[in-house]
Amino acid sequence: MAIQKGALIGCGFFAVNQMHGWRDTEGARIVAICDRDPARLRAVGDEFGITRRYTSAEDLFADGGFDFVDIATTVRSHRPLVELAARYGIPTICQKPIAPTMEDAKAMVAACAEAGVPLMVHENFRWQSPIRAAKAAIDSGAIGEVFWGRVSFRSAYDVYSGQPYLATGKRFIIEDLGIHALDIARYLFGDVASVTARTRRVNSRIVGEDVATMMLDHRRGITSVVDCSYATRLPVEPFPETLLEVDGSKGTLRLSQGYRLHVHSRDGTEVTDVEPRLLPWASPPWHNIQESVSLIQQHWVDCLRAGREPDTSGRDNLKTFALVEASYRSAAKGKTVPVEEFL
Ligand code: NAD
Ligand code: 89V
Repeated sequence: MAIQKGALIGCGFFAVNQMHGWRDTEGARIVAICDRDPARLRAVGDEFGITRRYTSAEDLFADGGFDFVDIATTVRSHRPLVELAARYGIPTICQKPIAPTMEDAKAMVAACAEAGVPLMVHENFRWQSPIRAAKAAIDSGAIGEVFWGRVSFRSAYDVYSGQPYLATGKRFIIEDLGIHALDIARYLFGDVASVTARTRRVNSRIVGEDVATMMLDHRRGITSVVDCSYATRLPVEPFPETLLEVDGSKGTLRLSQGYRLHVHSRDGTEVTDVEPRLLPWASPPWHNIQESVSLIQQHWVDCLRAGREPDTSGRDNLKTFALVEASYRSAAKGKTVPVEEFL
């Protein structure tokens, strides 16, 4: 089977994980990299032995010689870079959040559809192995028909030192982190009809909100609560674990801190250790996220080879991004907001 050659744009904080992930991915390798910052370009190029280096994405595409592009830049550049890739007919992965606005996100999905190129959003949290273990347990029917759920991420981890831009945007936790938790809620409980949200800023040194609580009315009749905080000081810091509570007609499921999956059914309670693998290049506590990077990248290559739409395609991700938009509107207006308003 031919190896898919990739180019990566954006050699910053998170891209290093993606570069490690590509080394593990069966059937793909990165042949060129691009960053407008020459120091970052040099650091990643030297660490991963990539000699084709560009400070301009236009020059990268003009030279070509790759089968897909992995865009790991921050959100403002996502639309122009995805549209550039579409013009060159190159299948594209784009980091989350897909775009700053729904209008941009829709334009990106349309540009790729018109060009006939696949677009996947790097929405990796649903690829975390503890989340997949929970989904498998729900799908097994052990807890019966689900009627209620909670997806929770509460922490006081200093995310600002690695990603200083998180402290400066008008929007923060829903757009950056809540987006993952909202996607997990869709993954576990299905699409959403309406959202009711409340936000708060606790840390006075940042611009955006660092606490958010969303209540989702899922189309299947499930109610879920998605809550996230970077202002929650706990005795043992849980970053970056997403915790779950799911109630069903025959039992309950809990994914608790320390990667413990509890499935309580009529047959008793089963507790499983679902701690993610520590890949050779990974470092706790990030290993959960790092493993999911490898898994989503393998999924991309498998989909490219099979001509299949990725699970977190641009088209699919519009429904997650609509939950972000609906949450901000709900919090601003103090009202329940139909998700349809954004789709
Ligand atoms: P960063 O600022 O550390 O890195 C971004 C890099 O992109 C910088 O080196 C910058 O010079 C480069 N860049 C920006 N615009 C460019 C352009 N037009 N052409 C070439 N290079 C350009 O940011 P980061 O923390 O690595 O975040 C990058 C993206 O990854 C963001 O969208 C963020 O939300 C996302 N992210 C995702 C996860 C996850 O788990 N999925 C985790 C962290 C960050
Ligand atoms: O996933 C993310 O986008 C990261 C982090 C996990 C630190 O919030 O910003």
